[in-house]
Amino acid sequence: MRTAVVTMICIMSLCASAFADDFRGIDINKDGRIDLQEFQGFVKEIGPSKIRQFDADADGFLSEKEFAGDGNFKKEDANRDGKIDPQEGTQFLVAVIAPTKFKSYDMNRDGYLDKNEFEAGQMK
Ligand SMILES: [Ca+2]
Ligand SMILES: [Ca+2]
Ligand SMILES: [Ca+2]
Repeated sequence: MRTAVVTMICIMSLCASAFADDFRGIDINKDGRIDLQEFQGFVKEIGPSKIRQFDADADGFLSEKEFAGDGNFKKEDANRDGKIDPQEGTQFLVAVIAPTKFKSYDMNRDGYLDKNEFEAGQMK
């Protein structure tokens, strides 16, 4: 499990850097900070394009091999058809990866990301 999570986190930070200017877009309620729910909304939005990056043979699904081939694959494969579709992958990103990432961004542990924390997080 650890391998896949780390892989996904790496890929997410690479891509998320393109969204560094998007702080305001993520801050839905415009209070100047991003809470976990807003962050998960953001991850949900970019999820499908993340999944496509793993999809080496571009068939629209992730095989176990494309997914780094570790034990987490079965958990993510909700309908157990042996492949991960973008919806399953995105669910995993939102439920598992997003909270982990959010915590690592939230330097002062107040449960919100301010703009500095968000931008610093992109650099990690
Ligand atoms: Ca907010
Ligand atoms: Ca599946
Ligand atoms: Ca914070």
